[in-house]
Amino acid sequence: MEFNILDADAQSNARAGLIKTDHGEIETPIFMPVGTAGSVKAVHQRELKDDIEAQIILGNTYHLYLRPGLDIIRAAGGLQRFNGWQGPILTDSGGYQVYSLSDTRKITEEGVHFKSHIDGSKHLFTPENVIDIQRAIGGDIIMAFDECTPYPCEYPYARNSLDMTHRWLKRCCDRFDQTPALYEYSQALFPIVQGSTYADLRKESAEVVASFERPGNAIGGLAVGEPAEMMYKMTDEVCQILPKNKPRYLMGVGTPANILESIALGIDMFDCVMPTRNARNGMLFTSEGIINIKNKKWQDDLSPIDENLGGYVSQSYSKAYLRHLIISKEILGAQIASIHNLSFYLWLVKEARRQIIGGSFASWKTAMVKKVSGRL
Ligand code: PRF
Repeated sequence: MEFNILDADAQSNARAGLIKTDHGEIETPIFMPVGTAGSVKAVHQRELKDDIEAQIILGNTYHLYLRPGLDIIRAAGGLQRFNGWQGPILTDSGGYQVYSLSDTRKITEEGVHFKSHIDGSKHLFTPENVIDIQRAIGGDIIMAFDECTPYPCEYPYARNSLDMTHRWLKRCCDRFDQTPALYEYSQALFPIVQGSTYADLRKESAEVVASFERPGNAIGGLAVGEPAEMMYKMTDEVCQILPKNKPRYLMGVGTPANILESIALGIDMFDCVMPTRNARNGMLFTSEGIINIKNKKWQDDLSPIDENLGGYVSQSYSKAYLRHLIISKEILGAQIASIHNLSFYLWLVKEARRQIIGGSFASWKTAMVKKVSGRL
């Protein structure tokens, strides 16, 4: 994996870059649609590529390991061959899903014991087997195994948890370095900064993570219920320490405004279920602000969902029609809303990149944050 910075904003820490993987290039800053179980919900692969113009998607170790399981993914030749998405894939390590989804879990030095949310079967994730699993899934970028602390989190718990996450990181790196890629392309391992909402722990974690000298670095443990200002402060502290010449990935973030503010702090990569999950409930993100399409206000509105986006779906379907579909619980409603929201997220980061390159990011961002946070 390679990363080059093409341009940096003069008034903030925003940068425009290019990541090269064996499955293609990624223009940063980038948003990565979440394809939890090997599918971005309600969106098929051709729409992802041609309509949404996604450049990389996410997969989850936790889900894919439990179902369909590794044998079939290995037999297919990796996740790309299995699901038909030809571009780059990043897999999360399960270090987050296991806390939010599994029925019971026990965290020990060895790893995390948990019960499947699907059938109650017992499993153990360790730093080593999570690397092996991600080798088998075959993501271009794979993540270290970490503990994402809840918010709020008492200092002593955050302190001990961080030490364990760092010990797990060493074990992940050792396993990664001792094992070959299973397919004909290479994989990069990204470590994850933790440390809850404590600046001293965050700084220490950023130093430790940087010392592993991996091709990119991630920030976890944020967007878990803390105030946005706290998230920005932690992100800022960490970005000052993580190396400039490597991509920085802020995990599970966020709203359009969160993304713009974090780009200004030096973040290059984002993922979040918000555009797809909220789409299915009728919440639309547009270049003019947020819409609850179920609202009676849109009943007779035959204007396009969002005229400012180039995408086919956002231009071709009216608000009134999409409202009808969502209210009638038609499957097409979930599809159109999901494609639209993802198109908007990809448009937003592309526009941010254009503004960084054009030297107008800071003023554009201030105006845009206001616009995209408002409700219509
Ligand atoms: N760790 C991992 N994945 C994550 C997170 C984390 O802390 C978050 C936190 N927002 C989202 N996804 N491994």
